Amino acid sequence: MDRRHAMKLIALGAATLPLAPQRVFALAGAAAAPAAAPAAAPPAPSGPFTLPALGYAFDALEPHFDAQTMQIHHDKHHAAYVNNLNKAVAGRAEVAGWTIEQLLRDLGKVPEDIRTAVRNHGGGHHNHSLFWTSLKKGGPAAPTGTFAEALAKTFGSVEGFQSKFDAAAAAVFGSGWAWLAADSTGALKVLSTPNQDSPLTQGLAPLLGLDVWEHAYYLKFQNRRAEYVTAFHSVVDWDVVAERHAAATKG
Ligand code: MN3
Repeated sequence: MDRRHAMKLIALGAATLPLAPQRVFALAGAAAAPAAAPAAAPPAPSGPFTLPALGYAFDALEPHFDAQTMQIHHDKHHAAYVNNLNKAVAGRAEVAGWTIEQLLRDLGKVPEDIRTAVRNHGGGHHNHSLFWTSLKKGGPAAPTGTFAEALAKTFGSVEGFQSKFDAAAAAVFGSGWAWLAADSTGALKVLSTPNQDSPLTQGLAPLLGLDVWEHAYYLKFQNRRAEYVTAFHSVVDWDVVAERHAAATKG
Protein backbone atom coordinates (compact mmCIF):
# COMPACT_ATOMS: atom_id res chain seq x y z
CA MET A 1 0.00 0.00 0.00
CA ASP A 2 1.50 3.34 -0.93
CA ARG A 3 1.53 6.28 1.44
CA ARG A 4 -1.19 8.19 -0.42
CA HIS A 5 -3.54 5.22 -0.24
CA ALA A 6 -2.81 4.71 3.45
CA MET A 7 -3.55 8.37 4.26
CA LYS A 8 -6.82 8.12 2.40
CA LEU A 9 -7.87 5.09 4.46
CA ILE A 10 -6.99 6.87 7.70
CA ALA A 11 -9.00 9.88 6.61
CA LEU A 12 -11.98 7.68 5.75
CA GLY A 13 -11.74 5.92 9.09
CA ALA A 14 -11.67 9.20 10.95
CA ALA A 15 -14.67 10.43 9.00
CA THR A 16 -16.83 7.35 9.61
CA LEU A 17 -15.96 6.72 13.27
CA PRO A 18 -18.28 9.33 14.81
CA LEU A 19 -21.19 8.01 12.71
CA ALA A 20 -20.88 4.39 13.78
CA PRO A 21 -22.76 4.53 17.12
CA GLN A 22 -25.64 6.43 15.49
CA ARG A 23 -25.97 3.79 12.81
CA VAL A 24 -26.11 1.03 15.39
CA PHE A 25 -28.75 2.96 17.31
CA ALA A 26 -30.80 3.57 14.17
CA LEU A 27 -30.79 -0.08 13.19
CA ALA A 28 -31.74 -1.19 16.67
CA GLY A 29 -34.61 1.30 16.65
CA ALA A 30 -35.81 0.09 13.25
CA ALA A 31 -35.99 -3.46 14.47
CA ALA A 32 -37.68 -2.70 17.76
CA ALA A 33 -40.12 0.08 16.98
CA PRO A 34 -42.97 -1.68 15.12
CA ALA A 35 -43.56 -4.19 17.93
CA ALA A 36 -42.82 -1.78 20.77
CA ALA A 37 -45.47 -0.54 23.14
CA PRO A 38 -45.82 3.26 23.45
CA ALA A 39 -43.88 3.11 26.73
CA ALA A 40 -40.89 1.67 24.85
CA ALA A 41 -40.90 4.42 22.22
CA PRO A 42 -37.96 6.84 22.11
CA PRO A 43 -37.28 8.36 25.54
CA ALA A 44 -39.70 11.09 26.43
CA PRO A 45 -39.87 13.23 29.53
CA SER A 46 -42.72 12.32 31.82
CA GLY A 47 -45.93 14.04 30.84
CA PRO A 48 -49.47 13.33 29.79
CA PHE A 49 -48.63 12.86 26.10
CA THR A 50 -46.71 9.96 24.58
CA LEU A 51 -45.36 9.23 21.14
CA PRO A 52 -47.63 6.59 19.62
CA ALA A 53 -45.89 3.60 18.02
CA LEU A 54 -45.84 3.85 14.25
CA GLY A 55 -47.84 0.64 13.98
CA TYR A 56 -45.95 -0.72 10.99
CA ALA A 57 -42.35 -1.11 9.84
CA PHE A 58 -40.46 1.96 8.67
CA ASP A 59 -40.13 0.37 5.21
CA ALA A 60 -43.78 -0.70 5.01
CA LEU A 61 -44.66 2.07 2.55
CA GLU A 62 -41.69 1.55 0.20
CA PRO A 63 -41.19 2.42 -2.58
CA HIS A 64 -43.66 5.31 -2.18
CA PHE A 65 -42.33 6.63 1.15
CA ASP A 66 -38.77 5.66 2.08
CA ALA A 67 -37.83 3.98 5.35
CA GLN A 68 -35.20 6.52 6.39
CA THR A 69 -37.62 9.43 6.13
CA MET A 70 -40.30 7.50 8.01
CA GLN A 71 -37.88 6.69 10.83
CA ILE A 72 -36.51 10.20 11.25
CA HIS A 73 -39.95 11.73 10.83
CA HIS A 74 -41.55 9.53 13.49
CA ASP A 75 -38.70 8.94 15.96
CA LYS A 76 -37.20 12.44 15.83
CA HIS A 77 -39.68 15.01 14.53
CA HIS A 78 -42.87 13.62 16.04
CA ALA A 79 -41.06 12.74 19.27
CA ALA A 80 -39.87 16.35 19.56
CA TYR A 81 -43.43 17.68 19.27
CA VAL A 82 -44.55 15.32 22.04
CA ASN A 83 -41.64 16.28 24.30
CA ASN A 84 -42.16 20.00 23.78
CA LEU A 85 -45.91 19.71 24.33
CA ASN A 86 -45.27 17.91 27.62
CA LYS A 87 -42.86 20.67 28.65
CA ALA A 88 -45.44 23.34 27.77
CA VAL A 89 -48.24 21.84 29.88
CA ALA A 90 -46.06 20.63 32.77
CA GLY A 91 -47.49 21.81 36.07
CA ARG A 92 -50.33 23.74 34.44
CA ALA A 93 -53.50 22.95 36.35
CA GLU A 94 -55.58 25.00 33.88
CA VAL A 95 -55.19 22.31 31.22
CA ALA A 96 -54.54 19.23 33.37
CA GLY A 97 -56.41 16.23 31.99
CA TRP A 98 -57.22 17.88 28.66
CA THR A 99 -56.95 15.61 25.64
CA ILE A 100 -54.91 16.71 22.67
CA GLU A 101 -58.16 17.26 20.75
CA GLN A 102 -59.52 19.51 23.52
CA LEU A 103 -56.33 21.56 23.60
CA LEU A 104 -56.53 22.25 19.86
CA ARG A 105 -60.31 22.71 19.65
CA ASP A 106 -60.37 25.10 22.61
CA LEU A 107 -57.01 26.69 21.90
CA GLY A 108 -58.47 30.10 22.80
CA LYS A 109 -59.06 28.85 26.37
CA VAL A 110 -55.47 27.65 26.79
CA PRO A 111 -53.48 30.08 28.99
CA GLU A 112 -51.96 32.72 26.76
CA ASP A 113 -48.36 32.15 27.85
CA ILE A 114 -48.41 28.53 26.62
CA ARG A 115 -50.90 28.95 23.75
CA THR A 116 -48.32 29.25 20.97
CA ALA A 117 -46.39 26.23 22.26
CA VAL A 118 -49.59 24.17 22.45
CA ARG A 119 -50.62 25.35 18.99
CA ASN A 120 -47.26 24.38 17.45
CA HIS A 121 -46.26 21.27 19.39
CA GLY A 122 -49.77 20.05 20.21
CA GLY A 123 -50.71 20.57 16.57
CA GLY A 124 -47.55 18.76 15.54
CA HIS A 125 -48.38 15.83 17.83
CA HIS A 126 -51.98 15.51 16.64
CA ASN A 127 -51.27 16.08 12.95
CA HIS A 128 -48.56 13.43 12.86
CA SER A 129 -50.65 10.96 14.86
CA LEU A 130 -53.37 11.33 12.21
CA PHE A 131 -50.85 11.13 9.40
CA TRP A 132 -49.29 7.76 10.39
CA THR A 133 -52.68 6.17 10.84
CA SER A 134 -53.91 7.39 7.43
CA LEU A 135 -51.23 5.45 5.57
CA LYS A 136 -51.26 1.88 4.33
CA LYS A 137 -49.65 0.25 1.36
CA GLY A 138 -52.06 -1.84 -0.66
CA GLY A 139 -55.16 -0.32 0.91
CA PRO A 140 -58.31 0.37 -1.08
CA ALA A 141 -57.40 2.34 -4.22
CA ALA A 142 -60.46 4.54 -3.79
CA PRO A 143 -63.11 5.22 -1.16
CA THR A 144 -66.26 3.10 -1.14
CA GLY A 145 -69.78 3.32 0.29
CA THR A 146 -71.42 6.41 1.70
CA PHE A 147 -68.12 8.22 2.07
CA ALA A 148 -67.40 7.75 -1.65
CA GLU A 149 -70.84 9.23 -2.37
CA ALA A 150 -70.10 12.24 -0.17
CA LEU A 151 -66.74 12.75 -1.88
CA ALA A 152 -68.34 12.54 -5.34
CA LYS A 153 -71.12 14.91 -4.30
CA THR A 154 -68.62 17.55 -3.19
CA PHE A 155 -65.79 17.14 -5.70
CA GLY A 156 -67.45 15.37 -8.64
CA SER A 157 -65.19 12.32 -8.40
CA VAL A 158 -62.15 10.92 -6.60
CA GLU A 159 -60.02 12.55 -9.29
CA GLY A 160 -61.80 15.84 -8.70
CA PHE A 161 -60.95 15.57 -4.99
CA GLN A 162 -57.33 14.69 -5.76
CA SER A 163 -56.80 17.64 -8.07
CA LYS A 164 -58.20 20.02 -5.46
CA PHE A 165 -56.15 18.41 -2.69
CA ASP A 166 -52.97 18.45 -4.80
CA ALA A 167 -53.49 22.13 -5.61
CA ALA A 168 -53.83 22.87 -1.86
CA ALA A 169 -50.63 20.91 -1.14
CA ALA A 170 -48.75 22.70 -3.93
CA ALA A 171 -49.93 26.11 -2.76
CA VAL A 172 -48.61 25.80 0.80
CA PHE A 173 -45.88 28.43 1.00
CA GLY A 174 -43.23 27.31 3.44
CA SER A 175 -44.26 24.64 5.93
CA GLY A 176 -47.75 23.34 6.45
CA TRP A 177 -50.38 20.72 5.69
CA ALA A 178 -53.02 19.99 3.07
CA TRP A 179 -56.27 18.60 4.47
CA LEU A 180 -59.52 16.92 3.70
CA ALA A 181 -61.77 17.87 6.61
CA ALA A 182 -65.44 17.75 7.55
CA ASP A 183 -67.68 20.14 9.43
CA SER A 184 -70.20 18.93 12.04
CA THR A 185 -72.77 18.15 9.33
CA GLY A 186 -70.26 15.94 7.51
CA ALA A 187 -69.79 18.43 4.67
CA LEU A 188 -66.35 17.94 3.11
CA LYS A 189 -63.76 20.61 2.52
CA VAL A 190 -60.20 20.79 1.19
CA LEU A 191 -57.99 23.33 2.94
CA SER A 192 -54.42 23.96 3.95
CA THR A 193 -52.99 25.13 7.25
CA PRO A 194 -49.65 26.81 7.93
CA ASN A 195 -47.03 25.35 10.26
CA GLN A 196 -48.68 22.77 12.55
CA ASP A 197 -52.08 24.45 12.79
CA SER A 198 -54.89 21.91 13.15
CA PRO A 199 -58.27 22.01 11.40
CA LEU A 200 -59.69 21.28 14.89
CA THR A 201 -58.96 24.90 15.84
CA GLN A 202 -61.25 25.97 12.94
CA GLY A 203 -64.05 23.71 14.21
CA LEU A 204 -63.39 21.10 11.53
CA ALA A 205 -62.65 17.39 11.87
CA PRO A 206 -59.45 16.47 10.04
CA LEU A 207 -60.02 13.32 7.94
CA LEU A 208 -56.86 13.12 5.85
CA GLY A 209 -53.77 15.31 6.06
CA LEU A 210 -50.57 15.52 4.09
CA ASP A 211 -47.46 16.90 5.73
CA VAL A 212 -45.76 19.20 3.22
CA TRP A 213 -42.94 20.31 5.50
CA GLU A 214 -39.69 19.63 3.68
CA HIS A 215 -38.65 17.17 6.41
CA ALA A 216 -41.48 14.93 5.19
CA TYR A 217 -40.08 14.43 1.71
CA TYR A 218 -36.71 16.06 1.10
CA LEU A 219 -34.49 12.97 1.54
CA LYS A 220 -36.27 11.10 -1.24
CA PHE A 221 -37.88 13.78 -3.39
CA GLN A 222 -35.70 16.85 -2.71
CA ASN A 223 -37.56 19.82 -4.22
CA ARG A 224 -40.05 17.67 -6.15
CA ARG A 225 -43.05 18.16 -3.87
CA ALA A 226 -45.53 17.20 -6.61
CA GLU A 227 -43.95 13.72 -6.88
CA TYR A 228 -44.27 13.30 -3.12
CA VAL A 229 -47.95 14.27 -3.29
CA THR A 230 -48.50 11.70 -6.07
CA ALA A 231 -46.73 9.02 -3.99
CA PHE A 232 -49.00 9.87 -1.05
CA HIS A 233 -52.11 8.95 -3.05
CA SER A 234 -50.71 5.41 -3.41
CA VAL A 235 -50.61 4.85 0.36
CA VAL A 236 -53.84 6.43 1.65
CA ASP A 237 -55.94 4.12 3.81
CA TRP A 238 -59.41 5.15 2.62
CA ASP A 239 -61.15 2.88 5.13
CA VAL A 240 -59.69 4.93 7.99
CA VAL A 241 -60.67 8.20 6.29
CA ALA A 242 -64.25 6.93 5.84
CA GLU A 243 -64.40 5.92 9.53
CA ARG A 244 -63.27 9.42 10.56
CA HIS A 245 -65.93 10.93 8.33
CA ALA A 246 -68.64 8.73 9.89
CA ALA A 247 -67.47 9.74 13.39
CA ALA A 248 -67.42 13.45 12.46
CA THR A 249 -70.92 13.25 11.00
CA LYS A 250 -72.31 11.63 14.15
CA GLY A 251 -70.89 14.59 16.04
MN1 MN3 B 1 -43.73 16.33 9.82
